[in-house]
Amino acid sequence: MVSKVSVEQAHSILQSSQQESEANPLCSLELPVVRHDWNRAEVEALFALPFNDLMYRAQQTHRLFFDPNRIQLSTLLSIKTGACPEDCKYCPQSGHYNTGLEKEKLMAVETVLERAKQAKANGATRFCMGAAWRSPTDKDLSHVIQMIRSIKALGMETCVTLGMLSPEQSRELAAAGLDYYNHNLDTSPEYYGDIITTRTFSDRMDTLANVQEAGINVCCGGILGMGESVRDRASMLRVLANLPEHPGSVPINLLVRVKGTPLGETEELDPLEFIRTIAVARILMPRAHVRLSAGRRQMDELHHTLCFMAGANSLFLGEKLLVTPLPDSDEDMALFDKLGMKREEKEVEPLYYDAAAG
Ligand code: SAM
Ligand code: DTB
Ligand code: SF4
Repeated sequence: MVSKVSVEQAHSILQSSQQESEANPLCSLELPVVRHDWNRAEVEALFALPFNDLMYRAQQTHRLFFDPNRIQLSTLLSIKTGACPEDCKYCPQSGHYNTGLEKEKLMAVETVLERAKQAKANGATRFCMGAAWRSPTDKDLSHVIQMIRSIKALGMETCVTLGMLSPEQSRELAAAGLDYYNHNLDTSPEYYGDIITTRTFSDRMDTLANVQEAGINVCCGGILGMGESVRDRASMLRVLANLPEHPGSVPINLLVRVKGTPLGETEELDPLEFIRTIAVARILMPRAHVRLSAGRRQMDELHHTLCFMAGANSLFLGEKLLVTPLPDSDEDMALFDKLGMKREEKEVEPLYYDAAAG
């Protein structure tokens, strides 16, 4: 059993929510597709479905909006590394723990541009930049804005993750043409205080609102394998799915257990629990790119394959995430070939109209 909901209860909860949605004249589709009103019981019921039923439902949803044989490839660069004032228990970049990481100041714009050019040559369509900040100063932000403008000029999409943002900072990034802002919830509101004490879950929600109000697409997900319960995973995904607009990308990270961090010795997560969570994310946020992010070095070919079958359709490719290594790109490419998967060239237009998004 994966949660307290029995298989029979799960089927019955989901059947009644489907009947309700069929009775809704706004929803002309057979399945309740893009929704923003998931209740706790429904999301927990998805987690409690038999594995094959969950995978089937995730695949049905995936095929409504995406070509299941396409994968979006992104590249990540740490533009400012280590010495972060926050105490996130999972993070090798927190200044609170000794992980042996070498700190680095904010990179020069030209260096970042060179790295973006290399990433483009390797097939990445999106270039993501991360900084170990609680929130950027205005001076930091103006440097990042120069980076964004020059990478956009290469014809690439840009994404940055810089910590908390004010409404004004969000508007400045929007004016620079930023495509995505990554700001993860990381875990459920209930478990948040066990993982981070230097900011709150609602600080996170405030930044997400600032970014969405500025008109920037949100990239927002979390980390699995930090000792959270199935209920926590359901709760985190429910918060994401009930945002006024679903995130365009949902990174699902598997904890990289880094020595020196408080979570460095955490027990390994059962891969099936990870795959279930991918499938539920796909069902709850049908139009989002669900991205395999941290932890891919711990996943073998079959683990990756089941993630793709569950609806994951994006990943980070390259040597490193921010500071920890990724699998060898040649191995990633060889797996795509074996599976007949091709890279997604550009964002696909959804096939169906989302009544809530308009
Ligand atoms: N400082 C900014 C912030 O926290 O929003 C941006 C950078 S932070 C490193 C970006 C994300 O990386 C975190 O929200 C977390 O989801 C992920 N991350 C960091 N360390 C990780 C680890 N050891 N395993 C998995 N994911 C991790
Ligand atoms: C996300 O959700 N995962 C990426 C990206 N967004 C910024 C970062 C993962 C970091 C993993 C540990 C590290 O290398 O620092
Ligand atoms: Fe800092 Fe971000 Fe790491 Fe937290 S996750 S310690 S905010 S870099």
